[in-house]
Amino acid sequence: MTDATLPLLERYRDRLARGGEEFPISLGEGGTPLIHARRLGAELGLERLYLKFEGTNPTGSFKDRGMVLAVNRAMARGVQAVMCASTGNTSASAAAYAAAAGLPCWIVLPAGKVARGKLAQTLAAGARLIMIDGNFDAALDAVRELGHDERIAVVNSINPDRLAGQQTAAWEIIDALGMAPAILALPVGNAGNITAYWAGFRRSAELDGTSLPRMFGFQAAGAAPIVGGAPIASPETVATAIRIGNPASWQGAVAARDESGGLIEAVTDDDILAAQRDIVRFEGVFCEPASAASVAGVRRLTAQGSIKREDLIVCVLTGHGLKDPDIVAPEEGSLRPVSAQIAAIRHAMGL
Ligand code: AN7
Repeated sequence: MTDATLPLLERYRDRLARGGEEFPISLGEGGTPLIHARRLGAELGLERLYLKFEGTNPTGSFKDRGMVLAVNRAMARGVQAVMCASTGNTSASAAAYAAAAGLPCWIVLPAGKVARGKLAQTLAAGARLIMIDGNFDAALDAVRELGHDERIAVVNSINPDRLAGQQTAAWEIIDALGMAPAILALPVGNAGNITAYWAGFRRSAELDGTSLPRMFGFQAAGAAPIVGGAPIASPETVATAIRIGNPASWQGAVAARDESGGLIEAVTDDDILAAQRDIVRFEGVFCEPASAASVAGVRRLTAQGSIKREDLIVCVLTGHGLKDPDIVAPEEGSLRPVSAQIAAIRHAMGL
């Protein structure tokens, strides 16, 4: 058990820090809830379904776990700026931690394909935005090239500090459950998170003898290069966070899948949106579309009989629903104003 009152990097200092290293920057990342989803579980036919809700991180996504380590180390190294490509959440996180470090931040984004909340966060923190006429994969290629300049720290997950920090989510799950789950399900985009979780679980197994979960990764059907076994030039999905055609950590994802006896499969946009709606309507937990890919995949595998009712399952909900408010459509007529009279309101209530 670890001391939950400590900042994340102090809590896991013995596993993450180099000798005498200091971590002056923290926004209170990590320590996210692991929620026993009883109503959603009953709907899916699962007794022990848990949601690891990463939306409560400071910028509303799991990216903060690795960003805190990457930016602390970039600052210690004396860089003059940080930079990343992003589908939105990495940019919001980089912008926030760079602001806290007093460092300028350059962000390269695919024009027109970043959810509104993520764009607002990035702009609000004063990052300098460059929108490109191209997708995330093109943005990351450009950032890799520009990152050869040693005055600039690239804080995409090609930076090993990002993946090191993201292992903490696996350790928190083990701390909360007292063991590893049988199955860890999560969305896969650039494939950094599945790689980091697997590294974290293996580390706990080595140090504490905990068991290893099977890793179940889910890509959106229109952006599923790992499922298809080849890069996709023009990935498309409503889940813009995982609209990625050539994942940087492809090999890490395949290793996590194969070493754990897991799988990486595709889920349709319709199934993703249905899962997003059911997670919040059954559990009150509002996640963004990409996050719901984990539950969409688990739902299908349970219906197929590949997951058993009593299996201990953790679905990672990687980002907050407020990131992408445009995706939630109002019920027909519910936004049309009525008179302020009690009678009119009663009538609108259907009483
Ligand atoms: C909510 O922000 O790639 O497989 O640039 O925002 O580790 O890439 C975001 C990815 C899942 C996929 N869920 O994680 C970015 C970016 C959410 C995300 C993923 C992302 P990886």
